[in-house]
Amino acid sequence: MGQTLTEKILSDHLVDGELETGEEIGIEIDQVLTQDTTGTLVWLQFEALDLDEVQTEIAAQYCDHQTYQFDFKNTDDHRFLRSAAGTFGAHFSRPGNGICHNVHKENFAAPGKTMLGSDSHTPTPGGLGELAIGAGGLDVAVAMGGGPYYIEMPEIVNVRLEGELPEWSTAKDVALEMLRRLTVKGGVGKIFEYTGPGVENLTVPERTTITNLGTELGATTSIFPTDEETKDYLERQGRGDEYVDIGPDEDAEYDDEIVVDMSEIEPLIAEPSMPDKVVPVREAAGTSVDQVIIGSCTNGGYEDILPTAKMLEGREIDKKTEMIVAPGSKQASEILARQGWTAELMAAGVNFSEATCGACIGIGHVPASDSVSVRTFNRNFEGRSGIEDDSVFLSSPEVAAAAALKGEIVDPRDLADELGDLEAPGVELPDKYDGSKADLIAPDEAVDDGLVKGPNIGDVPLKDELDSELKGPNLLHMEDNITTDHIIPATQDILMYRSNVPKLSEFTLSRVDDTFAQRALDSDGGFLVAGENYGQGSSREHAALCPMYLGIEGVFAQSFARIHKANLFNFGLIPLTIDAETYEQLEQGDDLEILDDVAAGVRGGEEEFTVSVNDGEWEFTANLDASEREREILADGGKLSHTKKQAKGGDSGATPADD
Ligand code: MIC
Ligand code: SF4
Repeated sequence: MGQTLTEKILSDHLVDGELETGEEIGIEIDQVLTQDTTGTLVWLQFEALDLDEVQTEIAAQYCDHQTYQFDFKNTDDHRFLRSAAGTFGAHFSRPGNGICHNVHKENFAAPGKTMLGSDSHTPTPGGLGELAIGAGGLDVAVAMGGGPYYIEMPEIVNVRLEGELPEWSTAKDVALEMLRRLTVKGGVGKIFEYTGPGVENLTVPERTTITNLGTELGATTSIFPTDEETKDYLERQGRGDEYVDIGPDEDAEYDDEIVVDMSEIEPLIAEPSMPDKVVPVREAAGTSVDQVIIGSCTNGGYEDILPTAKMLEGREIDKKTEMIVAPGSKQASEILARQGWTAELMAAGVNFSEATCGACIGIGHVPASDSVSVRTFNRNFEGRSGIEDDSVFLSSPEVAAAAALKGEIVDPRDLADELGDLEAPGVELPDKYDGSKADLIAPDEAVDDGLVKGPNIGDVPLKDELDSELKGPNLLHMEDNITTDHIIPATQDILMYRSNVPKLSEFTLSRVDDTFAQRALDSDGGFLVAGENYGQGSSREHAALCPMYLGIEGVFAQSFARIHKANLFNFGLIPLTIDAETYEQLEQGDDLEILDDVAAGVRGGEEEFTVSVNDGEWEFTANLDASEREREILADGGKLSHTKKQAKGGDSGATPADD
């Protein structure tokens, strides 16, 4: 039987287990990526594991999320990251050089390689045939030290692309169509492999928009085969020698198939406040727009800004609307500037920003109260833009530029009819991506000779071994799709404490209930209860680490998002699933007690635990779905304690790199 592309890359990198759906596998990682808001913990844990040198082919540290450095704490983080990259052997990308996914795509992403990154949009280079997966920082630290990465073998879904995109429809609309059909939970436990005759009609930057947004489906990753387009892109980036011809066998068998006829895709838009609330743009037309932003790791490339510039050339944006262009990388800014497009954008009324994540997580360009913002980003979770009750729409650059011109949401096809001389810009790549590399510092160019830690950079707290008895109140009863932005928001006031866990913990779940952190501290232990897809969104391990610091013992949820569930194991919090009936019956404040010996049950492979509510008023069953490895990690109080314990105990092969 033939193999899928995913199976080919996984078999080349397999170090543990078999490629059977649902089985745990360990794979070797070739490249790792980390960024400024998850990176400090990555390196602090790398240090705590007594690792002294990066072992992967490429490790890259980007400074991209908080580049404005509002507070010395941000700048201290960047200085620490530069010193860590230099000390341990990673590439360092300066603040302002661009968003990790964009800069990595431009400089390092390569077909057939595996990558792990401490950011949920790590799958972006899947558009070049790299198998790239997002993970918590501790998993990334271990992979960087040469240890395998473990996942449950996902289902592999064939997304067969047919036809060609009509004028004004874009790769973003293909991704939004996937979200419309499958929802933000539709990809959990799955890898989407794109195949079919439509693939060759998409350039690499269009493919990476699709793989980037695959994260919003909850997918493990998304990947495209390579072809002339991939080769051409790598050549334009000056890396033609890294091209590898790679794709599925003709008789490859998939777990499922989805067909997307691109010729039927029309301009789409995600309404507030979930990326899967997708409707045709015409259904939202007429909504007055206060702010438009082009940028992010989804649509912040040269190939996204150029169409915008072409649409705005010789025109002015509507007087009541503000428009910001925040390029995904300095490479994109530099080429646009040299070609004169930056001046065209400025002349049209655009505010041209440095290359940063910024507004995507509410850092800068926070919308006015009671206003509408149309953004080319990938997430519009409530409050993420920096203001509660925000109204953020997600669209392609073409739809966003049309909204800026008209001052309201409008299908660009209708705007073209109205204006008479507005042409569909299409997609164009520069002849050569000839940006400077001045902001990328290679390991052999390191400028620091030791770790430099500012006063805000603390240690990573450790947890004790799992107790036999677990009991405490249901401290917070939450709904479906609670995101990591709810658990630990990423806005400026909070983001500067990413390296200071005690302080950061004060903000835990503040977006759901701002009394939570204090109530958790006052209670001697306790649990969280949630509906479906708990922990959706970001890879930030702080969303497990901070509840752990506050004394939370575990989470009961109807289902968990993949990365967050792994982070709960990594920090010693037991993730237990419950059915819908139990979820409905439970109430905030209920006293919960797991009746079985939890530590023994976890180590012994127990899958069901009986939980008593309010001293025996009623009981329910909660399930633990965990591999043997995850059980040991959980029982030892988390991955850091587990790995240290193994190293101390001298277990055979018990080096930090083993997990
Ligand atoms: C996000 O888009 O939510 C982030 C901010 O990039 C996060 C990482 C973080 O929380 O630092 C992600 O996607 O993992
Ligand atoms: Fe940055 Fe936004 Fe992309 Fe996250 S989703 S990496 S915050 S641009």
